[in-house]
Amino acid sequence: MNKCQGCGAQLQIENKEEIGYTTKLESHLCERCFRIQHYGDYKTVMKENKDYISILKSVNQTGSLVLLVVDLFFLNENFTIFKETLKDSKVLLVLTKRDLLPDSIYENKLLQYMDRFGIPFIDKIIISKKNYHYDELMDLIQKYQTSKKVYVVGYTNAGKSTMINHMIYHYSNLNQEITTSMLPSTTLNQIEIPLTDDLVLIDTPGILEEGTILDYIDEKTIKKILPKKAVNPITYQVKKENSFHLDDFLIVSVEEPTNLTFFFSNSLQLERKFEKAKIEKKFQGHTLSMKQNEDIVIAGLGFIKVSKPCKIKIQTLPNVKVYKRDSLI
Ligand SMILES: Nc1nc2c(ncn2[C@@H]2O[C@H](COP(=O)(O)OP(=O)(O)OP(=O)(O)O)[C@@H](O)[C@H]2O)c(=O)[nH]1
Ligand SMILES: [Mg+2]
Repeated sequence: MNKCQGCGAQLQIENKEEIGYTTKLESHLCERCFRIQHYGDYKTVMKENKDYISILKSVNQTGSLVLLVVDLFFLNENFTIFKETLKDSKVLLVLTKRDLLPDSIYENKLLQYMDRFGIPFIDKIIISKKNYHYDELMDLIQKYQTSKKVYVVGYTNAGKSTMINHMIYHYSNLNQEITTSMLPSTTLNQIEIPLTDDLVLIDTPGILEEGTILDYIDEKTIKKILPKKAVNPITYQVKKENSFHLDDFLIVSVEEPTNLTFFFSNSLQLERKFEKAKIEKKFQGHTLSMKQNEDIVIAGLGFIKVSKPCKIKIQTLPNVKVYKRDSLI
């Protein structure tokens, strides 16, 4: 039976509500992929991580080179799944979406930052879909591949399929496009791309992230909070009690002098108020004691760099993960 070239699902004509549905079994794309690719019209697919983890385990058994694709802006620091399932693999770290971070950042510092996650990466590279470092990435793949097959894994939305489409366009004669979208769970099964005589790339469905704000907001709002171009960091020197309101998603309260730099999509409105924030019933509160040069991460939304030690209160949607880390930038 044919698979959909866009998402990898097995094509079927029986059930409109199930993945892989098409009216003609000889189509290249399922109806969902056709609609995403032609109309930007997305249909949510509910999946569970257990299927995806078993794909990762089977990848580990092949002994092939694995590209672990990681979103630099929405860096999910939980690498445990990949550390455990890919323990016998050679893993090349590919950090994507460089274009969303300011030009002025130190890339070497970012690359070094990734060492803390305890995966012995065979190498690391930073790319972006703006054709940044793709030739270098192709050289690294050639240098480290152990067989024709090279697997591409990572969290959902990291940019795996976008990267492969770029490679299809620039390094092959194929006329195929994998479906990509700004919403989670776009790729649904493995997709083999015979890029050159010596290289077959295998796209895989992304692992779902827990605690991301994307799980609690609608599609229109998701489009608003995901940055489309480089985020302009906004810095404030706080001298006394202040609060900051980011659209309808986040309230930050500070009671002591500090410096804050906000990294969020430019489409979101940030308002400073010179007073204490009220407690919003619809939000969940978090209190964090910050050291010098730490970030507060609001999963799926963005992060705040804190340059001087202070106590900070965060209010955001319930069940969204809020945590601190050493400053990324
Ligand atoms: N700005 C920017 N956006 C990117 C880049 N790479 C991918 N994206 C965007 O990130 C979103 C997710 O990309 P996909 O390629 O569908 O992600 P994926 O990892 O294949 O996701 P799953 O199939 O769900 O696992 C899309 O909106 C892409 O346009 C990049 O380098 N820069
Ligand atoms: Mg994909």
